Amino acid sequence: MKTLIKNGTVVNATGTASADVLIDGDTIAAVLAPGSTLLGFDIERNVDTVIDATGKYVIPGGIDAHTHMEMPFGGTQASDTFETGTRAAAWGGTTSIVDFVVQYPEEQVLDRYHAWQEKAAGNCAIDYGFHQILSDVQDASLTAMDELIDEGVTSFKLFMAYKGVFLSDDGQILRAFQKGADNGAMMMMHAENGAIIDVLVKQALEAGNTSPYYHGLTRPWQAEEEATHRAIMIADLTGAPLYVVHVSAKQAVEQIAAARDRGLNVFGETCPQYLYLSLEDQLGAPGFEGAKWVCSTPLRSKHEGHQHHMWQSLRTNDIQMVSTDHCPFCMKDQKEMGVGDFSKIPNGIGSVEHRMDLMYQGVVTGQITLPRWVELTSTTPARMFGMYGKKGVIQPGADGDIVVYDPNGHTSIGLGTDPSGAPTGRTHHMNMDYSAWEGYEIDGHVDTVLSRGKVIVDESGYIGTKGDGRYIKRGLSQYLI
Ligand code: DUC
Ligand code: ZN
Ligand code: ZN
Ligand code: ZN
Repeated sequence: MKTLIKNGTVVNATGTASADVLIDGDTIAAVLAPGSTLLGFDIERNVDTVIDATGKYVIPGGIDAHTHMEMPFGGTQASDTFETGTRAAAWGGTTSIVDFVVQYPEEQVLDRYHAWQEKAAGNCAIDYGFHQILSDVQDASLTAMDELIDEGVTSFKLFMAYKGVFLSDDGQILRAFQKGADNGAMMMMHAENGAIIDVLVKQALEAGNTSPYYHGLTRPWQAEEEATHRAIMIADLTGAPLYVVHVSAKQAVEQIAAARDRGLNVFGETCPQYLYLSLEDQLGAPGFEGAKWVCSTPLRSKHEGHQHHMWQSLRTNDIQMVSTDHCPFCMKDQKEMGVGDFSKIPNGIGSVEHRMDLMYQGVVTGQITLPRWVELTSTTPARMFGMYGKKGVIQPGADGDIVVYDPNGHTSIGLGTDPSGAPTGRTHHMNMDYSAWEGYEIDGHVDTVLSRGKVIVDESGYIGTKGDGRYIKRGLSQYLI
């Protein structure tokens, strides 16, 4: 099967070029001047499919390096399965995810890894890899790290919050980081001071402050800044590389920027919700609606300028990439568990379908360049997590993971309404009964999506097959020397 994507503007992290892209089987065979022949052959006549990308961008497929499909969490389970979540990702121009294998205390790390392989196998629409969560780090967890690296799981997430669920103490973190410094793993951190948060939550509930808004107020930026600093110090002490997940506070960004200025291998990820949404959105929502935006780290106050600072940090490279932390829950029966007690609202927002569109708005509004859009959403994730060359770039030899993006198209997010204002049904494909992004109007549209050379989304919608996606056996981070 040969496909030619012609007359588009190819956008890589390194720049843009008018070019035709020839895909042979799974792989990009050539990137050519528009209308080129190959050794006298008319390419267009010798391929099976021609996609006309005139006036459109041809970009490497999005890589969302932070998702939680089917995650058992908060007394329930994230509502997207690997099947529904990866299909929604495909709709939105994401062609790879890196999902988190969850290990709770008392569970064996490798057992959990095998369980996640089973959950995903044969169900994914796009390629997938895994990070491993280590809870309550023990000797056996450290041994498992070496074995997992051989399996292509080269990054490990630890938590400074969620006591009894995920939390590791500083000594446990130190030991895991020592191991990471030794075996080349990327150490990932949920950086929030859980002890502070637990007391603030208890005090809020005792004072009768039970609405969703208090989720954010009881997870203040000071708890994020302090934990980010502490994680950086442990990384510095051990020599381990550190990747701070879901950074939302500008003060945490400043900690990461300062560490990078000192020459440390410290990296930061943010998510669309921290660029667009705020604590004030949650406060303004009627009744229990604020639960839609309960996630951790929480949304931050607009008055404090976190969102503005975060966009700036994407431009200046103080923050290196954007993932979603896709952790979807329905309102009905899931978020609703927290009516009368915000601490029982399952933490998470679903955005895997919208990340490419939402980040493209940064190009539209002049906050990031076109190549930076690709870098933040595809190229850096590929390099950070050991996939670059096959993923994250349009070049010969790379996988044919490609999105044709129409800058003149339009995408409406959320629940559509008829002229009377009544909902007409979902306009997203995630398994959620609401959208955190309802009402967002996007300049731009995902036209066509190819996964390893196969068209899985076109203007008629999703046309792939369950099980198209394959496991990505990742290497070590390509940011480390
Ligand atoms: N934060 C969330 O919002 N959900 C899953 C876990 C996390 O750290
Ligand atoms: Zn987290
Ligand atoms: Zn997460
Ligand atoms: Zn469409």
